[in-house]
Amino acid sequence: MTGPGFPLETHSRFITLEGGEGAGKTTVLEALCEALRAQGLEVVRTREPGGTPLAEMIRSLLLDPAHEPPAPETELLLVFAARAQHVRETIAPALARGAWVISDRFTDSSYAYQGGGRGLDAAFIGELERRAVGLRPGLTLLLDIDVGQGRERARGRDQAPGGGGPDRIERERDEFFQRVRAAYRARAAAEPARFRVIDASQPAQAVADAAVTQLRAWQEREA
Ligand code: Z5A
Repeated sequence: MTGPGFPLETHSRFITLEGGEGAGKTTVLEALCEALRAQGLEVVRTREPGGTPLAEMIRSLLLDPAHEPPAPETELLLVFAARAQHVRETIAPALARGAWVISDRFTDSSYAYQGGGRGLDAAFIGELERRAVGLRPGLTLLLDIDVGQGRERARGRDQAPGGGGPDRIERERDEFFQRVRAAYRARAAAEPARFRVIDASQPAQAVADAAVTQLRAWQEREA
């Protein structure tokens, strides 16, 4: 996967879903998986941080508000430690056997949260991406929503019975999430061939339909 010059490989059957808090990724993920499975295709649905037993343990460490807050660099290295494992154990083997892989978040989250949100250098993140990951999605759907509206939705979910309350990152201030959103939008503007930006303020069904339409257009383009 990585070699001299550490090239980044883009895979057209690898799709990622990105967005800020409460953007509605869960409903969209289900719709995308269903659309592909209806065509008789194998789909691996996965998420970050996570996607393997070890990476899920790293996720718990990352999101637990009980211990001292990690330094931004610690947070970045932990998300990449989880991602390096996730790519090797789950994503690359699935792509190699011909499956489609849909991931709830991937490296763009690190550029948005640790880069935009925490202010870490994008070149440092890029170096980790090339050396530890080596893989980029062919298509990335960015669910874009106003920070206040997204946080309101997430609060509703967290306060519902069994919601569990906000995790460590969800406890950040609005300004943090404004920087995350700006970083996402800047990445989408810089890479229009890979990103499709979806207005996530619409009702859930409309957001899911828009995502499935983009997926089908992508499949036709790649066929
Ligand atoms: N993170 C990071 O910092 N760096 C990295 O590299 C990576 C991740 C990979 C965990 O991610 C955290 O890890 C995340 C970024 C960080 N921290 N934050 N914040 P996560 O994806 O597991 O958690 P999340 O971002 O907090 O997801 P979320 O808030 O659950 O967003 P969502 O999945 O997009 O939302 P949802 O659960 O689908 O919907 C939220 C609620 O809104 C729910 O009650 C829905 O029923 C409702 N909803 C959804 N869509 C609609 C519409 N269209 N209208 C009305 N209501 C809706």
